[in-house]
Amino acid sequence: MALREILVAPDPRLKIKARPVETFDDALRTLLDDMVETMYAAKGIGLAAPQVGVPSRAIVMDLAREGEPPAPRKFVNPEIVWASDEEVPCEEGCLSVPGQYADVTRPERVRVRYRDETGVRHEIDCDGLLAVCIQHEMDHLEGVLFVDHLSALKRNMMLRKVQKAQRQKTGS
Ligand code: GNR
Ligand code: NI
Repeated sequence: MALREILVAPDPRLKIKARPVETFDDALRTLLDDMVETMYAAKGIGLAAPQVGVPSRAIVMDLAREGEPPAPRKFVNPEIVWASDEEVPCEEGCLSVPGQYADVTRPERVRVRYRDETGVRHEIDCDGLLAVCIQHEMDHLEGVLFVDHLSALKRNMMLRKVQKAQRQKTGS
């Protein structure tokens, strides 16, 4: 397993629509394992392949709380097959928009169809943080960041802060 670099906005690779996974091979399983390791190292609860520069429809997530045993989940080619009419706001952050947080309103519940890392099909009903996180991750597969759900004013303010912090970090 290996750590991968997490891209930070405004990296253009975060704006690309990811392609479906067609072969459930060892390369896919290595990617997913690397993504889990990278997510844990960054203390995130989810990570989408485009965030590590891979334009594939693959997501990892772990919603276990501190002190609970790790519970990594892997989703390949996920699709939302139903979403509730009810929507709820939740404060979101993103490893590709570090240090910035804002409320995003999304459907409260979704039903998601996906394949696991061996290609087996599953369908799950999601609510709470799972629903929020899976919708946030699936946005990444469309090249959408949580700041794209905000007003242009808020979005540009957050992206400018991220760029400034990155410039200070890299000394450029
Ligand atoms: O670590 C993360 N926390 C989080 C909090 C609220 C809503 C969504 C998320 S996902 C984020 C990790 C990330 O950027 N995934 O793409
Ligand atoms: Ni994110």
